[in-house]
Amino acid sequence: MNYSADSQRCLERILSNLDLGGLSKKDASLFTKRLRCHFPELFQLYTAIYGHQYDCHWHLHHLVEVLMQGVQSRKPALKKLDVQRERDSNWYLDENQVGMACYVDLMGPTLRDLKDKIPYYRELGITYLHLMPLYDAPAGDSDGGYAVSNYRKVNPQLGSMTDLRDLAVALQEAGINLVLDFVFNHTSDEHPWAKAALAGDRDHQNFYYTFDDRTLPDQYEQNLREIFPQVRRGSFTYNDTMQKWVWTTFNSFQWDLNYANPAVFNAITEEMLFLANVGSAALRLDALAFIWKEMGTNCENQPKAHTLIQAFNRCLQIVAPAVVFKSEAIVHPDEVVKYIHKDECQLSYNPLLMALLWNSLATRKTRLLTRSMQKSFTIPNDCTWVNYVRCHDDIGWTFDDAVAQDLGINPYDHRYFLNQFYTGRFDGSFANGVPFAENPSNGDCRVCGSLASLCGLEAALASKDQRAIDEAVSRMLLMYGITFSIGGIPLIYSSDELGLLNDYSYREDENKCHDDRWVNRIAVTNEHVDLVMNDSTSELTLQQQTQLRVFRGLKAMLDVRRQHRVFGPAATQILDTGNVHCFAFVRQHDEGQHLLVIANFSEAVQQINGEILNALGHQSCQDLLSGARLQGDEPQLTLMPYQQCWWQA
Ligand code: OTU
Repeated sequence: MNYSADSQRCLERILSNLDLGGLSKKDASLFTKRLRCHFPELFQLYTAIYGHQYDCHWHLHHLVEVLMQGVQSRKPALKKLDVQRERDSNWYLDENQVGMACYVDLMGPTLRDLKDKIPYYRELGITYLHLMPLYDAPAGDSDGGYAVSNYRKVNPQLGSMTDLRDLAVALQEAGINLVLDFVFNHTSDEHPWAKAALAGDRDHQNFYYTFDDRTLPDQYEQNLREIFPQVRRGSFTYNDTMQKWVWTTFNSFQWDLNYANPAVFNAITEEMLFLANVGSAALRLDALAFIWKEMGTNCENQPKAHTLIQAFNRCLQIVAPAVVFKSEAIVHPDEVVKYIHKDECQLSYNPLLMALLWNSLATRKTRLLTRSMQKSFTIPNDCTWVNYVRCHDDIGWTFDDAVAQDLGINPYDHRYFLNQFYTGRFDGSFANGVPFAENPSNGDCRVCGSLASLCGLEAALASKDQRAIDEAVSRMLLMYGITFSIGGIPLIYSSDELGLLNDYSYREDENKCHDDRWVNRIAVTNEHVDLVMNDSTSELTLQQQTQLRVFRGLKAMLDVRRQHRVFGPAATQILDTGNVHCFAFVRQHDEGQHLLVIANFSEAVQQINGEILNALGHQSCQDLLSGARLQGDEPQLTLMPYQQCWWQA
């Protein structure tokens, strides 16, 4: 098929029937200009999915109207940002970018209160604030807000849409980008679309995957992974009202949207544009791996999931080019990278680095980390990783089995070990984690817990053992230090910056007790903020002293990071250190700066052959963290327990 001629004809037809009267002259010309630029791609993507349906062009026409309305409701300040970011489209690569993810209620507790926290964010140099889902959601269990009942309404407990818009403006003025969740794989069963389906509306039943009997669900289930086997088995839920089975990958109250239906694509695009127009700089594409279902497959990472996301990306390019996508694909490393492309997701979580940092901490060995990063760290230059250590979810051990096997590691046994280690069942473990989503059928398991508790601080504080406390703090700083120095946007999970311990209170809450991820969803109170923002005269508890140490330790590294361009866009090469306990990489900036990071993942002193300094290509260098200097001719380098060095030349 000749797409360009067809798309051309199609666009001319749509334009000749489109009433641009609602747009200003300037907007109308901008809109048509962008449409002409991106429509050929959009047409190709859209027809690849819906072209076989008789009413495809009718839906496509409607989509263009949706886009036009998106432009119409975009505020002038955001349009200005569009122009700015079109010029500086790689802003997210800068060395000053630092992210934080937090729950409004755990830090606010309302959106208005969050405004007062801006100085706290600035203290750490935060430039990117991801607010966990804050939309209207079912009372009681709403999967931490990931069951959305209305994308255009803020959960009343947190505030209003006006508060959110105000916050977005205030953040922007403080140089902080607002990042919002785009939960588009599913809605809650209380979303108006679901309610219409429940009332018997056929069109809206087609917004979801509904089945009269178990025939198809049984066939699909032969290949599906169970995500939350601790609360419900299988991926379908029987609905009494409709007398149908509904596809529910996650919880029973989260209904998967049916993207085989173009009306769903169009409707969700409207919601996406609404969120873009609230003033978000990036949208986190929740559970994007699951959006396309194909019989006979595991219905994750399907080629058409990519087609859909690229189509959404085109829509954003037309209406709100300042907004970028962040991929949340917590899947096999080879699949994670497939979402990363300027035309798909410019940003992506890096679950492999996350999981393998934890692996190295448990095993005190870095071979799997080194090999895996050598294989999977490189992504397109105009995209970037979002590197994290902890988040609101569990830790899944998503490394590549083949890489592990190559190193003589049995992947199944090793995952079992990691789960045992981090849930404290392994003799000698320092961690206080909680098992999550144990699957009785295959023994699969993941781990929950806060950074501090998993790094041994909980046990250390309980025993008041100063050496154990020091080690736990060093582990935390080491983990974050790698994410601060390896390039990409480091994303701090709020409460980690203070080294807060597991919060077990969820076990007393009937809406939370069945979901152990709540153990690592921890409030940052005003007292915490005061502790680090004001010099206290009163005596500090041991716990407070540690909080202050962690905060200051992280802040010191971030302060260094902002001052050197080599932490921004630079080529990263993962090195073999010749010492199984040490991890190293070198970064080279275009302007000639070099950075060699070496990290010791064990509690023993380690030596590395001094030849590693050759990677810097210079004679002398300085450790940006300790200030130490080297001439470059040292036969051996010595690293103290859990020490990291940021050698710059
Ligand atoms: C996401 O995670 C969110 O981060 C979770 O908090 C939600 O519960 C979930 O979606 C549903 O909205 O399975 O264990 O990439 O790992 O998308 C977490 C695949 C999850 C999944 C990921 C999902």
